[in-house]
Amino acid sequence: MSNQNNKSIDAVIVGAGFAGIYMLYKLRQQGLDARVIEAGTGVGGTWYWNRYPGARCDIPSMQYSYQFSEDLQQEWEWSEKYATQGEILSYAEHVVERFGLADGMTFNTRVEASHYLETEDQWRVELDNGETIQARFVIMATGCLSKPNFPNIPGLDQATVPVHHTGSWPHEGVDFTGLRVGVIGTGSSAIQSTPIIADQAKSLTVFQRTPNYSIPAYNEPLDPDYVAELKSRYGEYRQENWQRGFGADFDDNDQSVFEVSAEERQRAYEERWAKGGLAFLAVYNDLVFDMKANDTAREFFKSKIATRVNDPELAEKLIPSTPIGCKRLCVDSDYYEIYNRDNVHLVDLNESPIIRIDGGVVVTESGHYEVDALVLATGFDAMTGAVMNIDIRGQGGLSLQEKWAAGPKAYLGLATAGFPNLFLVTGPGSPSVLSNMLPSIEQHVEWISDCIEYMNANQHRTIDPEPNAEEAWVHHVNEVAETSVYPGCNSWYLGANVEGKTRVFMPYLGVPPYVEKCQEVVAAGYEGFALTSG
Ligand code: FAD
Ligand code: N01
Repeated sequence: MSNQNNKSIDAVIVGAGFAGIYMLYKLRQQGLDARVIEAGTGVGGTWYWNRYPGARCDIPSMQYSYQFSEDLQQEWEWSEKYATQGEILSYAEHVVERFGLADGMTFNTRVEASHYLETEDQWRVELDNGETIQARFVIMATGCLSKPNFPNIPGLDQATVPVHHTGSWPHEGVDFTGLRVGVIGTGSSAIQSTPIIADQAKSLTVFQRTPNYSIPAYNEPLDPDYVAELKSRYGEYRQENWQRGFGADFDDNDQSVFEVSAEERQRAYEERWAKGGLAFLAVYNDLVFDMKANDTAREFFKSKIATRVNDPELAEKLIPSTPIGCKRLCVDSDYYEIYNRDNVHLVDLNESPIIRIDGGVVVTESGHYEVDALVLATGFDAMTGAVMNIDIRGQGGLSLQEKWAAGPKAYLGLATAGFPNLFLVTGPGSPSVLSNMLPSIEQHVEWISDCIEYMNANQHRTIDPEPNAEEAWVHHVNEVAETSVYPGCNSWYLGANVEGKTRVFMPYLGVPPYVEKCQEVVAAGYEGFALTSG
């Protein structure tokens, strides 16, 4: 199938989301010949694919943006506290245009395979258009949440009504006016989209397997005075955020839940709730580390959900029994209130699971639900899905699928032993999805580009993690996770949402110690990595 062009370049970057865009910028600054290959027809990654109604960021826009260019961060104007998908996509497009990166990107093309050629210390990258590129480095900027998870429901592939996954939404949009709509899933994507769908549709049926905690966003236009004040110290502010647990300013409080009285705690919870957003989790320093501390917040959330839903029986079904935070806390605009509408119905799949889709009918054990359109808000094969989708083969022909069959192993989430000169941006074992991802992406891209620069300056031919260092890091990632509530429920952090996927806690908890470790490794001459010369 391939026309063996055998073009040889310095680096292939897979993906044109925020990671791929910045990676290309950095490698070009070093004068390297790098090329981005992207499956979509444009840049933006997450923000290119997730065009469902209501899609927004949940980290405030003033923080969910690049910081590598002071000019860029001063010039760009966000309109709202949490920008819409459209605005974030425009921002990604603007960055590409501003830094003249488009000519280094190939769109509408998927990387199918990447094989290491041992005699040449090169990667042979195969594209789905038949082209082959040879490169010294391959950088997987393929995203943590980019491979949609399609539920294995009998009859789904023969549905006679339109079926849309939130992670792969039609560019032209979907008009639900007058339709009976079914939404499967109650994660962030469903929680953001259902209030808008409920407004449009004739009826909305939400199929819930596990309820989630959600806090209001209280989204609003950005106050120009606030923006001016922040921009006057933007660099400093960004620096401060590196010292914060999630790499984001959540107004972290360093007190324990148990250092304050019950009344004081209630007051603090109310205050955080009134502000809205993910910052709730930073109200005390042990909320995601101590189950008893977590319980106090759970009780608070339960009472809030109960006040937002008129029917107490229904409210009960919407209240999770899991620790708060062990699945990503959702941030909503009028989510629970949809259940007070006559045209919205909740189907609790714990009482009656979906058996099949029969044409345009969702059939559960105890009911038939006719729909005119079905939305799959069923999430992603997270952290590993996109990388494992590519036939990657390293030294000795070992495939990544084989190596990661019992769970992903990557040193610092940046590289995996046996696959020299292949880097992962926000790979498993790095803070990634447990952080403000844009700074984390920048930190990884800079680490990788510095490493390549170091290799070139010192005539190093390859870099590869040492297996012992990798094992020790994977062990450490799990050890840290065990000190928290995170492994305590069936989340995508563990791969539990994908049938047959090995359950291993994948992200690293704690931005400051992670960044410090990355710096220490470099200072010690890339400790834990084997470098070859020549
Ligand atoms: P992506 O944006 O996922 O880009 C990866 C790209 O790689 C995709 O375009 C994909 O098509 C391409 N690709 C993958 N495999 C191949 C292949 N084989 N060949 C060619 N191309 C390929 N994070 C936050 O920190 N804050 C938020 O508020 C936030 N909101 C989010 C909202 C949604 C709806 C979702 C789904 C995620 C959100 N995230 C958020 C996480 C978000 O994924 C990251 O913040 C960030 O956008 C990831 O950028 P990326 O470049 O690493 O990956
Ligand atoms: O996906 P999810 P998402 N039958 O995995 C259910 C980011 N994000 O797209 O919990 C029935 O959270 C599944 O049920 P269960 C953010 O990091 C951010 O919503 O597995 N149901 C769950 O309810 C987020 O965490 C924003 O029991 C099935 C839902 O589908 C991540 O992306 C917005 C099922 C999937 O929830 C993923 O969010 C959107 C089945 N067979 C996304 N399979 C912001 O707000 C799955 N489900 C910024």
